[in-house]
Amino acid sequence: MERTLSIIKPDAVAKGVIGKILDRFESNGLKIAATRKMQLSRADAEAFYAVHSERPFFGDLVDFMISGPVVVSVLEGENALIKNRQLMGATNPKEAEAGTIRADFAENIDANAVHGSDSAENAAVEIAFFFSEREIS
Ligand code: IDP
Ligand code: MG
Repeated sequence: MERTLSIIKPDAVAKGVIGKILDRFESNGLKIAATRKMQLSRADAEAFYAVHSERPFFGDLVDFMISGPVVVSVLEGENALIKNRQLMGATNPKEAEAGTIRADFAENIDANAVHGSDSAENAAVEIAFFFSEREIS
């Protein structure tokens, strides 16, 4: 069993597709081990995306991530990390495979509906950023 962190980003929350996205996870063998809707502060978003702090799009990414509430979840299952990345689709929704979350719900590379951890190491850090062990089951 593996755990990964998912974020439903402000664009998808604003569109009212929280339930549809969580259903993609549950329908594909990923258990929702923890979940919370919340408004990120600027400090939260800057710390969460610190690995991207030198990228040219960092400022826009932080502004976008605090533009409205998000839903953070821990997904659990066999190969949860890669499975979630497959369900998400490519970072740029224009390149995302048909039937993926980003192809179906995202507008562009800035507002691309979901985040998913990209490595086991980052998943552990990202899960601990949002949840204590007693909130995960
Ligand atoms: P990922 O979300 O598919 O893992 P990353 O490369 O980790 O993609 O980038 C993090 C987020 O930063 C993306 O989801 C996207 O919202 C934003 N981003 C990445 N590349 C660009 C870009 O070239 N322009 C604008 N935003 C970008
Ligand atoms: Mg990433």
